Amino acid sequence: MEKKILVTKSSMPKKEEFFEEISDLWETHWLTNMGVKHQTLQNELKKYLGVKNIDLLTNGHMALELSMQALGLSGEVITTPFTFASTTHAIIRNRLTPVFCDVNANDFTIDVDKIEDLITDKTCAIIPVHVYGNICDIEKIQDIAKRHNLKVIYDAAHTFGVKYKGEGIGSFGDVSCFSFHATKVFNSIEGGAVCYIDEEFGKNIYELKNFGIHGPESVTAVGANAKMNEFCAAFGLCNLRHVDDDIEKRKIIYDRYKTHLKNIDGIKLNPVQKDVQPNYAYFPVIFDKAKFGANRDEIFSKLAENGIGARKYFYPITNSFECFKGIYNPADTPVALQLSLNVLTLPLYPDLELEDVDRICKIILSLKK
Ligand code: T4K
Repeated sequence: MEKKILVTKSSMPKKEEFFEEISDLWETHWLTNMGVKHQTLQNELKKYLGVKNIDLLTNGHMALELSMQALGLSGEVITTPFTFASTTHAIIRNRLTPVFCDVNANDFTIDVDKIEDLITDKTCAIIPVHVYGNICDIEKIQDIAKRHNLKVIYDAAHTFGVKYKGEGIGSFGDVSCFSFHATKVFNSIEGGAVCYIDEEFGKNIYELKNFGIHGPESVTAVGANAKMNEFCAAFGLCNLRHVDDDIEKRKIIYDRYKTHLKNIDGIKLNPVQKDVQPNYAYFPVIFDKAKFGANRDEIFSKLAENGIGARKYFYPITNSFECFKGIYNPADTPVALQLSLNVLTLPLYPDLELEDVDRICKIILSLKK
């Protein structure tokens, strides 16, 4: 039996490093509610991500949900369905109406040439996704948002540490929402953050993540509980010390995949984006059955038979979820629909061995006709 390889494997600090980091919690008994670890991680991340303002939350999903609430959005929101459930759910849970824009076939982010046709007098925001760590067309989105007076919230769950023209990706738009989930380039077990420009937004989100409590005897909003606890923050502090090494290791694996899979008829790889410092978060591959000879599902099954857990990120697209049956039409976003049927995300994590990458590629290429 071959060893099992999953799509990712959480980065973890050495046990001793984590134990050392958490040991003072047994003295303070301060376990959550914006303690010292939370504040320290927040300061460290502000520097690392190169952003003006940041606030930590329990996860990337609550970052999205509470950002929409903190901006006081109402009406329609333009977004894409080629994403994780979280992006669309956060919109709907805010009682906003998602209006699905297609993605472009090159880097899988929102097709900026299709946004303006979707704007109505009810549109209040654009919520694009930097999918797989590929960044959206920030300049065009900014221009559209400015001309139509719309807010921009980036779903930056995949873009930890990514830079555009030397600037941290969290500096763009009104808000950028990061995920520090166990499966991400940087993790705090569960965790997330909002990066933002407007100080007023910062005050709102700080209160919303703590039930909307404004002061000891004053509750001014219907908030949630989305505070990062001290153990998660401590885990994050440890992982942050090693994240640059992790990204370096990811790059080596990423390049190895590319050596095997580039220039193969019927395989499209993730693009290299101009002016972007990437984080090598995911290795998506798009298969074209007509040229490759096997389709995505056949390749997925063959890999699974060999103990390799590639994933169909992102299939199904969110506007075709069962919970939205009869409400949205996935045919309205044909590029996203096609991608979702043909994409496979291959295993990628810092300690994946190069010989495993070779084996995965050999299995894939054995299906080429
Ligand atoms: N926006 C976007 C665009 C996102 O992709 C996400 C999350 C969010 C927003 C919301 O952020 P969070 O609220 O999650 O912070 C996973 C993650 O749970 C999810 O965070 C992530 N996106 C999504 C793309 O992937 P699943 O359902 O695929 O997870 P699961 O449990 O199948 O895990 C995948 C693999 O990861 C496993 O095969 C092995 C490995 N793994 C998993 C866990 C849970 C580990 O090595 N350690 C672990 O603890 O969603």
